[in-house]
Amino acid sequence: MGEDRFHSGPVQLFFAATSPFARKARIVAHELGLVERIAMIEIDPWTDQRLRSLNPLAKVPTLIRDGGEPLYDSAVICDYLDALAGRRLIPQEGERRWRALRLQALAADTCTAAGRLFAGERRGGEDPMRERLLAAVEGALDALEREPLDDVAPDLGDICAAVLPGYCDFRWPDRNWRQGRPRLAAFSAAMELRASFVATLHRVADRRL
Ligand SMILES: N[C@@H](CCC(=O)N[C@@H](CS)C(=O)NCC(=O)O)C(=O)O
Repeated sequence: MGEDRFHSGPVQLFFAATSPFARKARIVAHELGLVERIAMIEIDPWTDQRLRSLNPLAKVPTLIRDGGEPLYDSAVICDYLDALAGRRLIPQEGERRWRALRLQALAADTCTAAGRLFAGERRGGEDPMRERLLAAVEGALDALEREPLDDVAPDLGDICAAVLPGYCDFRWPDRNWRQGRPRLAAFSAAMELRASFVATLHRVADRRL
């Protein structure tokens, strides 16, 4: 085991402000009141030299613990933070647990599809997967419109359900996902007012990174 991956000191969270996965982990840290205990380190995952030595996938978020192996991906990091805080955001049993984990999976794969669509649109050219990816994004937003979502005492599933529309707004400000989805629109608006969401708003990458 490479000793260089072990760090001693405060927990560090490597993030990019464009990443919905990193935003989810940062929101969870805020919601759990852990943010003061975590050094938030903004990087560009495509160019940062340290990241690949910490995480062979070189992706954000990556969490560096005091004296332990780095943790990834965002689902594992959220689980770790929730354990650290005494289990407050991830229900540990019953149907609520499967709901939270299902919504996390739905939002994560949809963010991946949306990210690929956005990158393809920026690059130009044909993506043979385009129609399938678009159907996944639209279908996931429709599923969230039907889902009972809680903006008063949100759990991890509710947080993930709000991260997805927030990412759509960031990448596609002109595409009106709210059309025909009034419940999801109201939920997203309420969630974006939470301090944890305000503190982690997406923005374009800092060019100095
Ligand atoms: N499954 C991962 C996905 C993380 C991910 O795809 N992060 C992107 C940014 S949104 C990244 O770091 N990309 C850099 C790369 O692919 O090299 C998670 O949930 O954390």
